[in-house]
Amino acid sequence: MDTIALINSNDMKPPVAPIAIEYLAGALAAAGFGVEVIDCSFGEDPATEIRRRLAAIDPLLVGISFRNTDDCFWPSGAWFVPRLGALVAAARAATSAPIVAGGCGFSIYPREILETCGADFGIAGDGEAPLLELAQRVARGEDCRTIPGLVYRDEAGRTVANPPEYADALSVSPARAWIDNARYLREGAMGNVETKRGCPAACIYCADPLAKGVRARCRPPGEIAGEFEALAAQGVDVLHLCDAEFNLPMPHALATAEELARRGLGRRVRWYCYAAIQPFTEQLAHAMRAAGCIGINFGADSACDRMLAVLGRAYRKEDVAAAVAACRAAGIAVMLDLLIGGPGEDESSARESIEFVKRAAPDCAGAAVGVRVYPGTRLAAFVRSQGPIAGNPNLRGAVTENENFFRPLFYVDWKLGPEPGALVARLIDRDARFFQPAAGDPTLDYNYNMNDVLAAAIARGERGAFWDILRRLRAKTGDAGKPGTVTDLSVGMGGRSPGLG
Ligand code: B12
Repeated sequence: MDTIALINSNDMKPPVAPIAIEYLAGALAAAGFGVEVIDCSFGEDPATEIRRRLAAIDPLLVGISFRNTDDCFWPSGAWFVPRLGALVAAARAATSAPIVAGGCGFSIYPREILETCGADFGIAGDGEAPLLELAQRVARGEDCRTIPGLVYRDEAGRTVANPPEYADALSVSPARAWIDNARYLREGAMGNVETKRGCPAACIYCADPLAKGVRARCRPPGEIAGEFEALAAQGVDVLHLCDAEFNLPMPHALATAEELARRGLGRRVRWYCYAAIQPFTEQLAHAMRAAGCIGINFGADSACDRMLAVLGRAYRKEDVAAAVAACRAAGIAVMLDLLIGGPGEDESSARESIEFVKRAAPDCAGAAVGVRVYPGTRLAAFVRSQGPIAGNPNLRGAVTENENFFRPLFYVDWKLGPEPGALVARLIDRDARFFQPAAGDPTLDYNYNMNDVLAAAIARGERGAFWDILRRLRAKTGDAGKPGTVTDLSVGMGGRSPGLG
């Protein structure tokens, strides 16, 4: 039996379970391939681990998963592409098997990353079907160049990127048998499940359409519930969904929630998700709560109608307040995420957003400054229309020799002044419900990249979404704002209540 080695290259702490590896391994194993997973999340020295394991496996093909190109957090702007190159080199030193890269981050920059990291192939978009096809063709010694989503170099050395193909229906392996999910719960506070891919929203800055396509492709609710059960059987009963927005489309969200509740999973598993401000109703909130949802992070972006329109959001600020109220009515903890600095943002729109969010009274709120500019988005086209990036007063981060926006580049409208972070901190005015823009202090901001405060809290037994853990930590140290929703993590955990100490 031929074996495919799958490498998780993500070593950020706290660790996030490499769900992609599970789904890819499921597809390969179902077709008769052996699968060996090399998880760089936990080892001390990933390159050594990769060399040691690959030498023992002697694989047909090596797949390396690249989730984040950078931390998308200004001013940190940590960039992970060079590290991927080092890991590919380690794999190359240990095996002559072809190496293929893929992943969410990879799919945003397929050509650039293939050209930089030294892999033989890349696959952009969904990985299950094309990776299987690649493995089969490599095994048979066939030409691979027609595989949808494949990125490769032609005879002349030019990089060619085939467009990805997305089937209407989405079905992936719910087995969850290839990674140590229980360890991810212990060290990363949660497990994960994906219910759909693709996003039809028209936000001007978002990379999701590039990596996942623009049509929502939904898994059957029964398959999703089966995956919840598989994780619960491993003791993993606190989850985060991996959908860009759980409630798009709304009928699928309702059907999924109803199926989870029908199987009694609402009493056995607690989960969090991202959701869109609209469509969101009290009925959906109640159905989600009955299905075990205890926390929602809404990517609200703004609570100034002018900025919402600029960012391509179809709702208005009153809808933001309504979404918070619906969560409150259902007993779901709620976070609102603001994205400050888009085209036209000024002190008055930032103040309007922050003041409105204070009045809407979520349990906590994020106030990130700087909108990451991704190629292929409307924001990127707008930036290009402003001329060369060097000298553009609206750009921060990698502003030289970065015309393809590969290294982390952020839009921060010049009207926010020279110290936009300090301005936003002033507007927040010590309201402890807010996470500050990159403050350098992980108890104040919410960059989850190498966040020692979070990792230590999880080691002490905290569980749940990272924002929920951080807000609970603040409540414990008496630093919280108004009393908010209590996330009850006790059910299904043998009566222990790790989240609430
Ligand atoms: C849910 C989520 C979170 C949750 C995760 C919760 C959890 N327990 O899983 C939380 C809130 C913790 C989170 C944190 C962060 N996230 Co996040 N997250 C997401 C989200 C919405 C889903 C990711 C996911 O798991 N998808 C499901 C899996 C199955 O999809 P996938 O990984 O893409 O894999 C498929 C393909 O890519 C491919 N594939 C994957 N690997 C491989 C390998 C091979 C060989 C092949 C062939 C194919 C292949 O096949 C897979 C199956 O089809 C994405 C956006 C999105 N819609 O995907 C952002 C996203 C991945 N996150 C992002 C970022 C920046 C972060 C943070 C760095 C933010 C921060 N500074 O704190 C942290 C990093 C945390 C970490 N340790 O890695 C960015 C990355 C952008 C970039 N430039 O790379 C994204 C794309 C959001 C965005 N648009 O900005 N995130």
